[in-house]
Amino acid sequence: IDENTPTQTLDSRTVEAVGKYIKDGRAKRIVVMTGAGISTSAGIPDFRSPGTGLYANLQRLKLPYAEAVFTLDYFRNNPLPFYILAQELYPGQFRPTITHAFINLLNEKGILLKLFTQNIDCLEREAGVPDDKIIEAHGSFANQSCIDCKGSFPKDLMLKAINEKSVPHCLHKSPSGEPCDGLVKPNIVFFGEQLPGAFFDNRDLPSTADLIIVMGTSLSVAPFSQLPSFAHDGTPRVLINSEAVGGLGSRTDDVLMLGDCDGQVRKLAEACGWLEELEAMWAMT
Ligand code: CNA
Repeated sequence: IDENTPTQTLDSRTVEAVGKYIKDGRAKRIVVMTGAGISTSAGIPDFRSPGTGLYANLQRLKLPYAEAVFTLDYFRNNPLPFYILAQELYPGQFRPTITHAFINLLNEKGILLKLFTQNIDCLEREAGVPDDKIIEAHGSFANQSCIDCKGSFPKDLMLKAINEKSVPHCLHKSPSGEPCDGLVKPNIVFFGEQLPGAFFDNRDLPSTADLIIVMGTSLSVAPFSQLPSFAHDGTPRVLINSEAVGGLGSRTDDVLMLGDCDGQVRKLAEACGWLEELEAMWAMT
């Protein structure tokens, strides 16, 4: 769309107009969609940023191709690279960013309908966003199970394995008493695996939202990448990312805020009149 195309909902395609829309109380059901880019400033590399992303730095794991580390077939034969990475990414070592705190602020204001995250670092939860507001579309490290019998595996033994960069094996027995001994993996979604049921149960929510905020994702993994398209035409969609992605910008009320997440989130908070409150909330996180 060119700059002369009239908007349907916002006064203009600017951050100021989004701030006004929120301040006027017209955003009461906000759906936020996040990816690895909101956590890079916390010190967790994303997948695809050139030079710094995990995919650019996986030579040391000697993978045949970068995505192999999150692929079930490869994991079955060679699970160690995953466990080396898992130790580096495991939750508890990183502090939420001001972008994570902003999602929590939306919730405290009572206007966060749902957060869909692709991240497995649990930083949104650590920033205070309650469990029932979060859809972990690609799973998390919260639980783990056997890739063969699907049986669960104790958390303490998983932590031990992660710390030792060793590979845990299933403790369950078959009905005939044979040990299963299958490989155990955290319930994060690998390529080719089904997303959690909660994702499918909630994926129509963007169509009931009055504002969509997409942050820090290349929107290159389906079906997550389809979520913004479920919003109604005329529902404002804000993209906060270092690059334009996923066709955002193609609708009358799309607002592109290109740049680093934390800086752009501060601008959005400022436009809402919340910057001091946000900084104070983040300082307590
Ligand atoms: P991605 O494909 O690596 O894309 C990240 C996007 O964020 C890119 O468009 C970057 O340009 C952009 N970006 C990076 N840093 C910033 C920044 N500071 N400010 C603004 N934009 C930035 O990652 P996606 O999340 O889109 O891909 C989906 C995968 C990545 C999911 O399955 C995740 O599980 C997986 N992942 C998660 C984590 C984590 O939990 N923190 C880390 C690495 C990968």
